[in-house]
Amino acid sequence: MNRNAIEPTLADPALRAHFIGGAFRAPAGEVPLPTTDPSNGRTLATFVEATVAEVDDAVGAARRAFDEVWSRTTVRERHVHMRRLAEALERRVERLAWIEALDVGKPIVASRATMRDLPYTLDYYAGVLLTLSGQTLSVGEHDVLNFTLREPLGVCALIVPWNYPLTLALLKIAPAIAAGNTVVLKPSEVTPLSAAELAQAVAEAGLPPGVVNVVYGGGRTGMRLVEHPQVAKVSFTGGNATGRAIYEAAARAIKRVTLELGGKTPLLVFDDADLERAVAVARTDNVRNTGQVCAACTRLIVHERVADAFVEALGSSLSSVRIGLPECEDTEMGPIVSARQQERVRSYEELAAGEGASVRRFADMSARRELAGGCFQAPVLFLDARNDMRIAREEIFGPAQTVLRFATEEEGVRLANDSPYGLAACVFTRDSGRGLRVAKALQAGTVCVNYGAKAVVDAPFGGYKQSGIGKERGVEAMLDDTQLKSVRVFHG
Ligand code: TXE
Repeated sequence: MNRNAIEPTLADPALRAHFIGGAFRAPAGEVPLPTTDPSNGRTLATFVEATVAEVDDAVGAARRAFDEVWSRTTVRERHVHMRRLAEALERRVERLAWIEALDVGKPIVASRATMRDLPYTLDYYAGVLLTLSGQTLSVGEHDVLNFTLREPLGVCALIVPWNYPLTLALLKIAPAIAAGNTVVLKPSEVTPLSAAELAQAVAEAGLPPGVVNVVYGGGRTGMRLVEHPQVAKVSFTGGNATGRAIYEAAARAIKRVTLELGGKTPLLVFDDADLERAVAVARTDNVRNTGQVCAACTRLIVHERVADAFVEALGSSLSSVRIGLPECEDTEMGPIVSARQQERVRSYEELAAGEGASVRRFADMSARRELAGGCFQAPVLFLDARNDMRIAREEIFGPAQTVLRFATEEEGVRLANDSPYGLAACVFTRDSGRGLRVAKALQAGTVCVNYGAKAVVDAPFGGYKQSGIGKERGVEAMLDDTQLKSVRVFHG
């Protein structure tokens, strides 16, 4: 497969059909949603915003599937269905890798690695669901048996962003359907193509109609799902402003939410740290997915004794980053996902200078004619910064990191925790006592010691403070998609 083979297939009108109740439906709406290739600005396909009736139908189909089929399945039946979906995805790994390379701008090698991981998300929850169980409780009364049941919620609306479109969609779909819920997925309007391919896989895998539905649209469609009276839960990953709007709307109807929002992850580097490893983590987080990763270390908080050496080593490492077209096998860093997001990243570079930080850019792309039409952005470090600057407090979501210095352990921890966010935190030290002490002191949902903040399917992931509510990944994600019933039986 290559760009030329895949690109023409993406414009096929069949691909932009909404997937409702197991059927592909040509869109009835009128608002076009073109999705572009950020490496050259070309339109790949034009989707259409779902109408109110289509959103209604999708939720209705999900509710019927829940009532009539899915909530009555045994765990074993759901296990088999999920395995089949994993296999249908496995058959599509290469095509999906190309789809996200073109739609998101991911380097093809990285995109392949991401797609190869996807079936495991389904396998993991196909396994975890076999453990779904309640408890028997001693309630202090004779002749009474009390037990608990874990029950599904109903229809879950899943709203995902553009940085890892299919990964994040599956991290929501898999635990939700494992627990016995049915879902309506709305991918980002910026990157809808892999969700369209997922709908094909769902149909091929033979999941009962209506268990997984996919509709396309932007914020308005997302909000229609959130406010739909038959939607029991909303699971959202994205920016904080949108997360707040969703939380407010969900609160009006007392709906469950899982919110996976932004981050400003600190990388706390002590003077006894393995600097080479710490620099490698910092480099990866600047470059991986062009810095568009919620858990990426974007505040590099380095002990003053090693700060100069750290910055020099990181700078020389960033100078060697291979920026290029997503289809080239040796590209390490592709474009930013969209012109809008690139504008946002650039605005922070201007802001940094205005705030008094110095901006160091690590690539000059002016002579690279093949990159001229795309949203390519050089890695950047903001030096001479303070933690009260906006570049240190706000999520930028691009290849940009802010460097801060500290003198004592107490000061380092204080700086790391002085943030509205608490998604993840990393600490590098050779002193294992200090590693544990600091891990406990850091206010973040995931803390990594001498290791980068990479989320895995098998461990819970979710933010403290304004980074979100609830957990994704791990057993906890599935439990968050259930409600607990207590049953008390008198048998005297
Ligand atoms: O995301 P939005 P945007 C952060 C990152 C980025 C910023 C803005 O800092 O710069 O958010 O990105 C849907 N009701 N993250 O504006 O708006 C939308 O259609 C319901 C962090 O592109 O959050 C899309 O499907 N839904 C992040 C999804 O929300 C609404 C990943 C995400 O879009 C809606 C991405 C509404 N009112 C961006 N408005 C992470 N945590 O990983 C929009 N949407």
